[in-house]
Amino acid sequence: MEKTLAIIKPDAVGANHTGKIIDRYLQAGFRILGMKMVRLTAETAGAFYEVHKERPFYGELVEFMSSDRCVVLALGKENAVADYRTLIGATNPAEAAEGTIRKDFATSIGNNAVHGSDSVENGEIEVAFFFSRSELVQTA
Ligand code: 3AN
Repeated sequence: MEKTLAIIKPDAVGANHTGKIIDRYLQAGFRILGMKMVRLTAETAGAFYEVHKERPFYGELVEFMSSDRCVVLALGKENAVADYRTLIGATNPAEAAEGTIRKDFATSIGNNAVHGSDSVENGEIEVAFFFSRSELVQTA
């Protein structure tokens, strides 16, 4: 089953949107293969977003992601990566389509409520970043 990594970010967790966002995942047909609440250290957040290291917003992004708790989920579904990106909407909530998670819960391009993997390969890499095999539902 194709996997994608979802992170409900500190802004959405802090605003008590966790349950509503998880319900959107379930209603859209995603299976929860693993789930945990974590408070990331700056080191862990920095390693996760290593690809953005040279971008001007990297410091702000690492600070935000380590500022409070995140809920991290490994989600499985046929076409999981593309379907999840459609469900969450554009990175900038001002550009996100009606009915998407970012349109409904994000407040800015930085505080944009959720993360999603951007390719099938990164879905596997990012799930493995947060979950050991024993923490994931086995999907044959
Ligand atoms: P996405 O999360 O939609 O895949 P990316 O990979 O371009 O978007 O960016 C990763 C994260 O970096 C975003 N979720 C957002 O929190 C942050 N980010 C992206 N662009 C900006 C920006 N211009 N200013 C502040 N934060 C940004």
